[in-house]
Amino acid sequence: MGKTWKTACPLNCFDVCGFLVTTENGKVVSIKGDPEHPITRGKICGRGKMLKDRMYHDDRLHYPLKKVNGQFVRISWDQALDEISLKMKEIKMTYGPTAILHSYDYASGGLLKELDQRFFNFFGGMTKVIGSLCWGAGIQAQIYDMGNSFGHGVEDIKNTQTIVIWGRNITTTNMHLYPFIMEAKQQGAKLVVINPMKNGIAKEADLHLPITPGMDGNLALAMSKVIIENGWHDQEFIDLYTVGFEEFKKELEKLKLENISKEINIDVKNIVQLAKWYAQNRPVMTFLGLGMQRYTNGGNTIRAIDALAALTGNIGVAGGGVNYAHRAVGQSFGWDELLREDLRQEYRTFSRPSQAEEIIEAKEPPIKMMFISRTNLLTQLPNISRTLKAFEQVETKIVLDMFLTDTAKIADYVLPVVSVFEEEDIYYGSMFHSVVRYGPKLVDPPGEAWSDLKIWAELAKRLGLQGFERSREEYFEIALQPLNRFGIDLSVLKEKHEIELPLPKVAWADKKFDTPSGKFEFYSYQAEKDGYSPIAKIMYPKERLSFHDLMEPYPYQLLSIHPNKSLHSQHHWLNKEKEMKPLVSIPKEIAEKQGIKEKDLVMVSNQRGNLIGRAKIEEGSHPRTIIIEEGYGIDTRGNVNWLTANGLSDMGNGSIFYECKISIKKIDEE
Ligand SMILES: Nc1nc2c(c(=O)[nH]1)N[C@H]1C(S)=C(S)[C@@H](COP(=O)(O)OP(=O)(O)OC[C@H]3O[C@@H](n4cnc5c(=O)[nH]c(N)nc54)[C@H](O)[C@@H]3O)O[C@H]1N2
Ligand SMILES: Nc1nc2c(c(=O)[nH]1)N[C@H]1C(S)=C(S)[C@@H](COP(=O)(O)OP(=O)(O)OC[C@H]3O[C@@H](n4cnc5c(=O)[nH]c(N)nc54)[C@H](O)[C@@H]3O)O[C@H]1N2
Ligand code: SF4
Ligand SMILES: [Mo]
Repeated sequence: MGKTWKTACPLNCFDVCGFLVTTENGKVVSIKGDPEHPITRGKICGRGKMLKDRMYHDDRLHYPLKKVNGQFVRISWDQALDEISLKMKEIKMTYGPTAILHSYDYASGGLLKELDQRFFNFFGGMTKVIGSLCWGAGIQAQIYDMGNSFGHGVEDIKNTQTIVIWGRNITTTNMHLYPFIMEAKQQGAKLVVINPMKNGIAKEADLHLPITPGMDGNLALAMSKVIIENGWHDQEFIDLYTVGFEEFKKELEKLKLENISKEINIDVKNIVQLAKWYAQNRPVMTFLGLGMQRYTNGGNTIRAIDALAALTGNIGVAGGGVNYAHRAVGQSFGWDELLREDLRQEYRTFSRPSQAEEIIEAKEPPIKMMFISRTNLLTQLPNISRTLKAFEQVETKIVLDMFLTDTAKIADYVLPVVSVFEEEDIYYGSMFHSVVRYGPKLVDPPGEAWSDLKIWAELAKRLGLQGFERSREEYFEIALQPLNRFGIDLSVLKEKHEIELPLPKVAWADKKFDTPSGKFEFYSYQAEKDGYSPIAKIMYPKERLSFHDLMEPYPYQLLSIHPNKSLHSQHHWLNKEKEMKPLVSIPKEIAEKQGIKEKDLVMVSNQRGNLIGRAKIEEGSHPRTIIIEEGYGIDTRGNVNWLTANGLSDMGNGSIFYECKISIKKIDEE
């Protein structure tokens, strides 16, 4: 007889679903949704179910590997850790700790996964990656405007009149938001979708605006102008709770509605319609995705949308809000004591999206060693050629993973880690809800796979780092300490299996913002001090679609969005697709011009590289925008990051994946 356990999905996804996992004879036999989870309500996706296939896959790594003469050979943990720790000591002595780069991302939502940072702080420092491939520009924008980035409780959707899904691919990336939206729609709320592509939820919308990529800020400013000119703004909210409105208003004087309308591919009629709804069909609840901030003007875009919401009094009210991230969740834990940043003596930072360039250029000191954990850097960083070049320069690369990923293949040491359900942790990483779950250890890992934490602890021992190691129990207690005053501690969490963090359901309900002025800042002195425009302004992506010259070499825009059936690179190869080639979604306007038909083999190229995929013809999307899912293996020629640029967004050290111009042609064979 099997036994069923409550736990959660560890994948880096908006939803962090509640799981019911059944084990039998020391093995996981099924993964199902837990109907008792208040948000995910028993439904899970294929990526979650396939965690079982990943656990028991033949390709799972069971032993530490070392590359010798270009081939991986099995070695013992003792050999691996002795050699690595000896090299670390030598490097620290000769070059200082910042000659070691720790490059990590957020592949597991387990709380204790963050202790890799604690290890390097105890080591005395490192070069660390900051910013984000993911949501950096938008976070920084909301920090300037409001002091932080907080979302509303999901159930607050029932209080809204208008829902605006702005650059978020709900049905693929955040599927548990969908039923809440549909319930509100059935009760009469209007649904607006702003997205260059017309798929998923766009098909259900009362209004879908296939905007030109990277132009959303300009749309928000055009709407703000319409609202102010018509006197539709919320003067009381502006007077009481904001600063800098006059400067913002002045900025809008420069703007010509007809010009903007052409550039953004949205009729003036629709701009006015949506402006009216923002002001008069209130409250308006805006859900920002990460789509429109992956550009060189991405932060400015989010600031412009925040300003639109503030201007219309849609912030701090039930049924409103500019829901982007839900940082209050992550900020609820005792990180200072867990991570001990106070211990690092030397410290250098590289920006995640541009780390390859920074590795290539690093001199004082150069990067001699690189630890890569919780990420498949090679497939996921922009501009693969530059990533490969950077990796070539680093003498010793150590990868912690469960599989020999593209990144692991180019490593010198590969250390096998346990999978979810093979260790105990707390899952907290949702980007939109505040339910936290306890995940017990359910089964033993295969072979000699170790937890990340054990690897760091064993390395710490060899390096003589006193005080690093604590028991899991102690770490959990430290993490939960700030929640003790709400009656939440480890025993409560274990007993109840999940807790909902005591966070406000309406963000900024008291209208006291965490900005220097305590108000919503249309004008941010902090932004100005940091070298940015103090107010959101008309701004274009640097590499933008030109409407005058279709003869240019790369006339189309490539959006390399998150895959439907894979979590980045983790499931594509498990899906047993007939061919490991991405679909290339092409609007019929481009297909007709280029003579491309459904299922044709096409090559997509730019100055950085090319890829080959299969054509899928779309209608109703932006006529100059092509869409390909990210996460395919680099050797299949299907990975979009051969084409993307590794520049930075205007603020927050964010990525510019979608600012990517390309050409496309039909090919007969590879
Ligand atoms: N299935 C699945 N789910 C996932 C993930 C996954 O890999 N697979 N990844 C998770 C992670 S790490 C993240 S960060 C989230 C991301 O979740 P989303 O923000 O939904 O992710 P993206 O795929 O970046 O999709 C962005 C959407 O923005 C649109 N877009 C692109 N450029 C623009 C623009 O200029 N303006 C507007 N208005 N729209 C634009 C794209 O067409 C796309 O529909 O998803 C999470 N969920
Ligand atoms: N072109 C393009 N590229 C993108 C994006 C895009 O929109 N377009 N989106 C970007 C975004 S938003 C993100 S978040 C990144 C994601 O980038 P990554 O996080 O690098 O993506 P994954 O493919 O999920 O790789 C995670 C790896 O970590 C391993 N792993 C899982 N759990 C653990 C664990 O507990 N310990 C260890 N040590 N390893 C583990 C997995 O086996 C897998 O190999 O990709 C970015 N790349
Ligand atoms: S990947 Fe996301 S939607 Fe799928 S099971 Fe995990 S948390 Fe849920
Ligand atoms: Mo992400």
